[in-house]
Amino acid sequence: MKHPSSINPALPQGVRARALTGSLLGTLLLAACGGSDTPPPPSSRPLAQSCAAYVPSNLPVNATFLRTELRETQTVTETHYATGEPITMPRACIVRGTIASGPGSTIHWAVELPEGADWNGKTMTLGGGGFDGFMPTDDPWHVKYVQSDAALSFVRISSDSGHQTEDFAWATDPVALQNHADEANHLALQVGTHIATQFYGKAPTRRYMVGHSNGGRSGLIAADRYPNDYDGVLAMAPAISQQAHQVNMGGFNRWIYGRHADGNPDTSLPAQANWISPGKSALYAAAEIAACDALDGLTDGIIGNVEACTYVPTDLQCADDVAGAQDDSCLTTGQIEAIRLNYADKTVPLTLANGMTGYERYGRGGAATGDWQVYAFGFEYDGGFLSKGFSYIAPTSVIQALTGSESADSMNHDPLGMATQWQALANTMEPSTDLVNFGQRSKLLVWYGMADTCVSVYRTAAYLDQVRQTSGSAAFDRFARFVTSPGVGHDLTGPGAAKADLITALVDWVEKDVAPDQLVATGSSDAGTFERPLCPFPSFPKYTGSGDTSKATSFTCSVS
Ligand SMILES: [Ca+2]
Repeated sequence: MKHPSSINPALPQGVRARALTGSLLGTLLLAACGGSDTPPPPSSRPLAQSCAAYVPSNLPVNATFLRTELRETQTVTETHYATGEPITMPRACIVRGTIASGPGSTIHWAVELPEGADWNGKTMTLGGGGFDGFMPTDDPWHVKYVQSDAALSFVRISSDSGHQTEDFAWATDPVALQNHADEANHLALQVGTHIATQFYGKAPTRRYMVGHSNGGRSGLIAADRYPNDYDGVLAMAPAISQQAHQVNMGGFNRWIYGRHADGNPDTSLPAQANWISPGKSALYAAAEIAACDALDGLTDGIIGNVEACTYVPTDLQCADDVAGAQDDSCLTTGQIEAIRLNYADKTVPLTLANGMTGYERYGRGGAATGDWQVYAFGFEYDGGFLSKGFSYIAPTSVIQALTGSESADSMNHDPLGMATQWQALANTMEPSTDLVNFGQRSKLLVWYGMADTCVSVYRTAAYLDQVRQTSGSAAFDRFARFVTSPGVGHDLTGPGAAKADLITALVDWVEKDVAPDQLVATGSSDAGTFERPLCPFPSFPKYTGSGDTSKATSFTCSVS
């Protein structure tokens, strides 16, 4: 059995005793009240009192209760990618516990309970990013990407996906991998639903999921494999097809993006001759915006018409590649090639889940976001590897797990020699394109920043095209929408309009049948805040040529 049926004997005695006592107390209280009078639920008392006293009983999926804690409203400094933004963590009673799935995987879960009078009667599962291994409940980033005060009224459920480190070494355990792929959120949802029902004295009326990056992938795979889990799923910048991404970022051939940008095989040139420094990113960003900004009808610092932007920075070419390697006022031949590859589809000949081969290009505009440094190139050149860039770390971590070698390196890995392992991993992690069952009762809202240079918007577009074909177009339009924000990167940075209450949009669609076809995002610039419509892919906000440029009504969604 994947989930043992007894309380985990490895837990400290006090924890086991507390869990048992809680169960017994609940039984005794119910017996004492007897008759037709239902005891008031814990939420009938103020949260500070009810939280301290609450001990959940009869938890499903053999979950174990650890503790409750009252988190008062607190402002913290976000550490995610060092943006340093102040983020307000909401007040909640946090119930914590574990699920011992197997020797190699223990799921830590958390359930955030708002004050009884504030609960909207629903749950929201928060998906985790990266390789998980942390609790979204405790991470300011999840508060930021949810972007909606409406989220504060939900019971919020999260898990660490079944392991406690943020690397990928745990993935050699098949239970841990399955938990990360889809199972941990499914089990935590059952725990959270039970606790909400017990704490408030009534079952949740709706259950939602919101996730960003890997959390977005988690939302899509939940829609595929557990189509009855959620009434609505919001998938932001879903990191699907990561095995295809990892295979293509690595060192299969010299022309592949990661190796080209990082490793310079030509010893007659400086080591950094292909690498894009922060200064060179800024140089390129300004040139790309100058070349493509007006293609959407308005010179506003945002490349809206991404498809029409074909700028190649030959005008920035250094006179000398040796002298120019570290000169932030020009780009070497290799640096121009690295940028070309950033915008080129990748085609490593390895067929992975859903029949896909290769990995799609990134959308234009990433140089003006934080993404080029965080994900593609790193902040510092470090002797041959993108040691601080996701594009090196992610594939290398996965390859080390697949090969069982801590010295394995994505820069000299041959994925065709491990095709079976890559295919098995992709099949575990990838949502299928059949969301028919989900679509019959639930809604899917997908958002993407067009300038995302961590995971490709075009991969998600291709996936959703397959979902549309599988569902039939009319059915697809009844349950799915895919909207984008130009000029916005993976972490919602960049000049575009990234802020939108997508939670309320999804809830209105599920509960009021108001489809999210008129959504507006806001952004800010030196001139103040501005609005742009959130257009369905592949259309973009095109300025009508007249009207207030800070109002969404002055733009139409256009494909050219
Ligand atoms: Ca523009």
